[in-house]
Parts: sequence; C-alpha cells; structure tokens
Amino acid sequence: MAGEPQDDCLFCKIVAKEIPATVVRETETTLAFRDINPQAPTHVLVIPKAHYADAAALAAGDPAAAADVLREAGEVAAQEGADSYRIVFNTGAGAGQTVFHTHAHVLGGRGLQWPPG
Ligand code: IU
Repeated sequence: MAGEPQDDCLFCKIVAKEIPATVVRETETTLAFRDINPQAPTHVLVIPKAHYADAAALAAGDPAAAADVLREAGEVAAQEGADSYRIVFNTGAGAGQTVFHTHAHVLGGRGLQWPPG
C-alpha cells in the first residue's frame, strides 16, 4: 500500500532504527540525517518516514508530508548555518537516484555551481 514500509528499502530501515544514521532532526513525519558520502560540508538527507519512491510520488500520495520534507530541508539549512544551499531530489536512475525512497539532499557550506552535472 502507498506509504507503507518496504522490507527491501534501506531508508525504511533507517526510519525503523534497524540501520544506524547520524540524525540531525526528526519530526512525526520526517527524518533528517547526514549523508554517508558527503558532497559538501553540509550534506543532509531529509526523508519522509512514509515510503514513496520519489518526490513526485510523495507529492501525489501525501502532499502534507511533501511540504513537511521541504520545511525540514529549510530547518536543516538554518540549523547548519547555511544561508545559501541547494535542495536536490534526484529522480530516476538516469538522474543519479540510487535509493528509491524519497529524499531531499540539502547541500551547503561551499559554493555550488550551476548547472549541476
Ligand atoms: P541518490 O540521490 O539516490 O543517489 O542519493 C542517495 C544518497 O544516500 C547518496 O548520497 C548516498 O551517499 C546516501 N546514503 C546514505 O546516506 N546512507 C546509506 O546507507 C546509503 C546511501 I546505501
């Protein structure tokens, strides 16, 4: 069922605390934790606790949770002291998505180039 935990999903396991993560913020609907392979001084992933494969699926299935993820991304940036930052949702393997549980990358703490690669 939409939003239900998936047995084979790494981020569902992090939500369930079955796999450790360095959590920086948590709400009823979201979890924010440091990326294990950081690409910037601030590199935090914000995920909905509910399982949706990508950002568009989340917005369609649970718009309130999608808004929660965006709000939390801003809160993470503020907490990290990043006044300029980037929120990235890689969507689809061709765009670099490797984990198919919605996650916002919050990147900051260095200059960011445009366009991204
Ligand atoms: P992507 O947009 O799906 O490629 O992002 C997945 C991210 O999840 C990537 O930056 C990984 O470094 C990160 N990650 C993690 O933080 N913890 C993990 O256990 C695994 C991946 I696997």
